[in-house]
Amino acid sequence: MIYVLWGELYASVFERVKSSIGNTGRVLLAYNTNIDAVKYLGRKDLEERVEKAGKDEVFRYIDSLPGRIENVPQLLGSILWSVKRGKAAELFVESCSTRFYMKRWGWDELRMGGQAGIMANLLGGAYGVPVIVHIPQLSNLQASLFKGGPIYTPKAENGKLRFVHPRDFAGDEENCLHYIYEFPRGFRVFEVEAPRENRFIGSADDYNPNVYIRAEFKERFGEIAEGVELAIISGLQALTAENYREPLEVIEGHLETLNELEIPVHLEFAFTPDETVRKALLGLLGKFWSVGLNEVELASVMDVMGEKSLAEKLLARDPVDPIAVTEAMIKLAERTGVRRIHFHTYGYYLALTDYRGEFVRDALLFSALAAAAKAKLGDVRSIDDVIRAMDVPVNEKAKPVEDALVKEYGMKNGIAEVNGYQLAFIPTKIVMKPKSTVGIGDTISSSAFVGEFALH
Ligand code: 8BR
Ligand code: 8BR
Ligand code: GLC
Repeated sequence: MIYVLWGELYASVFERVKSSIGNTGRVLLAYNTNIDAVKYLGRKDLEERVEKAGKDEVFRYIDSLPGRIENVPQLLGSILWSVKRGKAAELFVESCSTRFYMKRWGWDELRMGGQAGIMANLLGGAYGVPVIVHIPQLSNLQASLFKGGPIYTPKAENGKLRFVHPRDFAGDEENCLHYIYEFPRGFRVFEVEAPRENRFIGSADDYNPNVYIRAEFKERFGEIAEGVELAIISGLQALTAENYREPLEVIEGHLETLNELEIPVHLEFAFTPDETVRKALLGLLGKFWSVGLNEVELASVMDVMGEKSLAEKLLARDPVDPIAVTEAMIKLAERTGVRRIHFHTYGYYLALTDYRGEFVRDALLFSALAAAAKAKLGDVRSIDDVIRAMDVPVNEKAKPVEDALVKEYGMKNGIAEVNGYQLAFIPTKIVMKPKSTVGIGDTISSSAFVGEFALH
């Protein structure tokens, strides 16, 4: 059997991406941008709050999340749901008194939030790739979280569209605050212990969860799209059966414009709890070039495609069975016609494409390096930060995954031919004590998508 020297492949990719990424044109990023107020949970503080809110009332929610948050026991119970499983969850916070409770509870740091906002700071602020970003509400605080660099947002003035840095937008709009409650692996509250690090998010935000789209984007999308070469769409995950129709109609129009201009569009598919919305997204997928998802998200898509046993297989093992993942990706590609599927999980990534070349695999390597840098440093400030993750070891648990792919598909150097598609595989680099977990997925997907076009 042939084993690849992953270390060498990792070492060679960085300089190539660094020297070529400047040649990619403008990237459009829409739609979700918000402010993340990050609170690192403390045991004593949380236990006292649970006691005060009523332990029995709070523990009612530890095994089943409410649909949205309407009071403080639901907030605390949802946090415990995440801690108990070491899983992420995000819920809309409806009640004003709970929003006020979260505000008084406070935060340790304010950060850029939302996939579009995070990718704008990474691609524009750190990599120097010009981006145009949709920001539903531009408050002074929101503007201050943007890094310097070629980051633009459209502003309509006297009937003309100008592209300005968000800090020069001079908007005085609302704050869209998402409260991120982070905990480390082994974090304890009462008898509950976190099996791994993760976070619970409470969104005190009336714009992003409904995919509010600014007038500039609704009325003048043609002008905005004309100047771009790539697009990444995100933020559709919180829509519900009640409110999804209107925004998805606008978005479908945007996709049609982008398709006419032959601009490849990537969908960042975050966890979408509502089945009706998931089905609607599946129906739109043929209008995208590319989609990015993790194992939970892929399983949830298989579920609405009627592939129940495949969905179960995807969640049965750790690390996830790569043969089941490949089967699921092929089903998804054949059903929708999407040209590229980027699957990421803790430990390895796969990309299924209807085109061929080592650049697909190499872009995955670059994105894994960027993810490790983000986990290690907390923030990627410049492209040179990415190389600082070279010393993070390649994940050894991915070895059996690679062996299975070699055996099943005759994979060589991380590349195989499966059912008329190219399958690319890489083992990732895992940081033992990550600074924070929010935004790693966004770093992976945007670095791989843009990296691929830079390398090609
Ligand atoms: P990771 O933690 O491995 O990234 O997986 C994504 C997770 O999305 C799922 O396991 C699930 O816990 C979570 N999730 C999110 Br995000 N929002 C959720 C919600 N409203 N209800 C249930 N699960 C949710
Ligand atoms: P999602 O939240 O969309 O699942 O994206 C998170 C991804 O970040 C995971 O799929 C995993 O590949 C990566 N990741 C996580 Br979580 N922790 C990491 C760590 N400590 N080092 C490197 N990558 C990590
Ligand atoms: C979701 C959350 C946002 C967070 C982002 C990170 O969009 O709403 O608060 O910053 O995920 O990926």
